[in-house]
Amino acid sequence: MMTIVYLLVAVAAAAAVYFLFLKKSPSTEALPPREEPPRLAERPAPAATPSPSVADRAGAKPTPAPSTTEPARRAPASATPAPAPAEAPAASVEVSTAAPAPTAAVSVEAPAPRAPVKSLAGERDVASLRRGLTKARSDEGFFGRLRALFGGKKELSADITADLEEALLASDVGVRTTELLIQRVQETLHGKELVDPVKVWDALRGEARRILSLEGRAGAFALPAQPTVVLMVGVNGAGKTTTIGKLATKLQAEGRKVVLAAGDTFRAAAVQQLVVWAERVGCEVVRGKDGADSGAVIFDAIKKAQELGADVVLADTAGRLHTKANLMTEMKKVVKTVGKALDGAPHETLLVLDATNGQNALAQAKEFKDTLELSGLVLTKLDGTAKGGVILGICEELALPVRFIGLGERPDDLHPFVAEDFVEALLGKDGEAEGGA
Ligand SMILES: Nc1nc2c(ncn2[C@@H]2O[C@H](COP(=O)(O)OP(=O)(O)OP(=O)(O)O)[C@@H](O)[C@H]2O)c(=O)[nH]1
Ligand SMILES: [Mg+2]
Repeated sequence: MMTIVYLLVAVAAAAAVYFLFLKKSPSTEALPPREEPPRLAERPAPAATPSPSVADRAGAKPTPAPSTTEPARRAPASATPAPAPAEAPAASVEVSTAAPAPTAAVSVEAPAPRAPVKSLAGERDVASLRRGLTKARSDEGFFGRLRALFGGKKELSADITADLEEALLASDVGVRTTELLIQRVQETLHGKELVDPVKVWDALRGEARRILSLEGRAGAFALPAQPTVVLMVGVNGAGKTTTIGKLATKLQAEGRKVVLAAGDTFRAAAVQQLVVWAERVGCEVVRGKDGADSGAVIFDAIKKAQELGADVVLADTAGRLHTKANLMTEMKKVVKTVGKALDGAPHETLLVLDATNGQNALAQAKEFKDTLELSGLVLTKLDGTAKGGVILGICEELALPVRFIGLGERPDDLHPFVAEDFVEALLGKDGEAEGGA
């Protein structure tokens, strides 16, 4: 009996000592120190998650966006609050630091707020524009045809209208815009002025300027958010990827930090093309695994750009025929996914049009505009066409501003569009005095 009593007392004493000891030692002391969660760039390779098919992604359930510590240091300069964590489409994305520029290090500091960006509108270079438009200015070109009508004449024939109409139509201005131009010239000028080549020429140039400047909305874009997301869309071969490369070159030269999104997941070569540009420019490119969803890649590029405090995300997309309804619907989905990554994105959806496609470019633009909320146009290969007039038709009919024009394949062959300079370069006279042909 006594033995049992002793045993009970001993157990009670041991328990008392044990509880006393526990009270003094918080459990956290016994645990190893907690590691900081890895930053986005250091996260385990996303390959661990199998890359879902496009169909899977379409119906994918939203996954919370990573890291709760990030929004605090990601507030864009515009002071727009970082959006709530949203759908993070499957992580089948790789980031290549194509050329690790010194700025590419991940900063844990909030990017210093930047002054509102004037961006790329400042450059004025009529001479190089004119060089790029050599074909359109040639005898067979837009300018050449008009020069033939007006040049060296003291007085125009009373029926200049028919010839003018022919010259404009032959230069791809389009029926509707040609009629409008002639009507406006006739309304502006009176009596003898209508046979005065200087007056008619000036009126024509004035109208061209009016059409192209779209009440001041044309020209290069500002960067309203950090990052500003620019989506390039268009048919195959229009020049989307090349334009992204050129634009990245320009922005980086301005000191802006650019991230490229290889959203053309349709062709492996398209990704490679963008990687080559990234290497040349010295910026990062975010790309997906084979078959990755385009929207998902761009989503991840935006997240990466936020992490790096980058200014601009330039997102490539696969070329698509404007007549294929399913491809156009797919593009809409991409836009929706991009909007989930960052409030207000894409800030610019630019339709890239090949100027050598003439009136077909106009037809493409109409379809794209019906499907997507386009913010502007990029007209490429204006160096390759004598029919520079297509730009007038497109602007007049679509009321969309031209942001940039492409005048060659080199990195510096992209020009911010300034209507006045463009009209001067296209319709201005070489060597002659201003005001007449
Ligand atoms: N001359 C000239 N060539 C250009 C211009 N812009 C693009 N190109 C050329 O046009 C071709 C097609 O350009 P890409 O940038 O690959 O066109 P894309 O729209 O990305 O084509 P997809 O990816 O197939 O849809 C390339 O050979 C470019 O070098 C330009 O302004 N002038
Ligand atoms: Mg491309």
